[in-house]
Amino acid sequence: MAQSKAPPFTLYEYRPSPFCVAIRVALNECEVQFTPREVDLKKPRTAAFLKRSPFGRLPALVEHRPGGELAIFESPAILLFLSERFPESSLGFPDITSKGEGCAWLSYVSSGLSEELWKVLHEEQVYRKDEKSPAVLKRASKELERHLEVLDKHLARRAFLAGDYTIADTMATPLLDLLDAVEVDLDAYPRVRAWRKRLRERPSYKGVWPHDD
Ligand SMILES: N[C@@H](CCC(=O)N[C@@H](CS)C(=O)NCC(=O)O)C(=O)O
Repeated sequence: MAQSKAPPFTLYEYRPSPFCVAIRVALNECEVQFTPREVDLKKPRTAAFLKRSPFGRLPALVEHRPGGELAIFESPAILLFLSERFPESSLGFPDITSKGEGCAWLSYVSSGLSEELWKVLHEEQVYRKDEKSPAVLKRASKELERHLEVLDKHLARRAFLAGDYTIADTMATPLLDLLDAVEVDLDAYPRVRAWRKRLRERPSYKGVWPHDD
């Protein structure tokens, strides 16, 4: 009988999204083939897509299984799913301790770091002039710098957030790239810069941004 050649995973994505880039990095870490499906954010979402991602957001990962499919939305959940689905990969946790630490850092990156960065990005780049608030930008920039300071100290004795590479680092990879788009002096945080360099040097980073194509 002829075997289906379609990869078992479909990634619904919006290529420039850092959340989607993180999932591409993760799939590369797992060495998993997938079919990319770009979703046009300007168009209404189809009912079929909303079944897979109820809020219509990207990314969503679908695993095609013999009896149906499993759809996962929210990038941290997709990362956690992949770490369990491919325990032998670099995303797999060797024990409960590393899983606890990795998940703590994943949660921090996807809420704390990500939110602080987005606040600054919105004030500096996204909002129209009449929507911008210098006071909000000042507060947000100060808070982002505080986060980078804490991270810089934390990374003094670790190569990655939880010691070894984990999904927390996967989630952080595209966010660290976005630091180039905001007014922050990364030279003030040499260990964060070195961590970003280590992440960029991983083979999984190759070709993940659309401008790499
Ligand atoms: N918390 C979500 C955020 C995903 C998200 O905001 N995706 C954006 C693309 S950058 C999106 O789908 N925006 C369209 C929308 O919200 O309708 C995750 O981590 O997956």
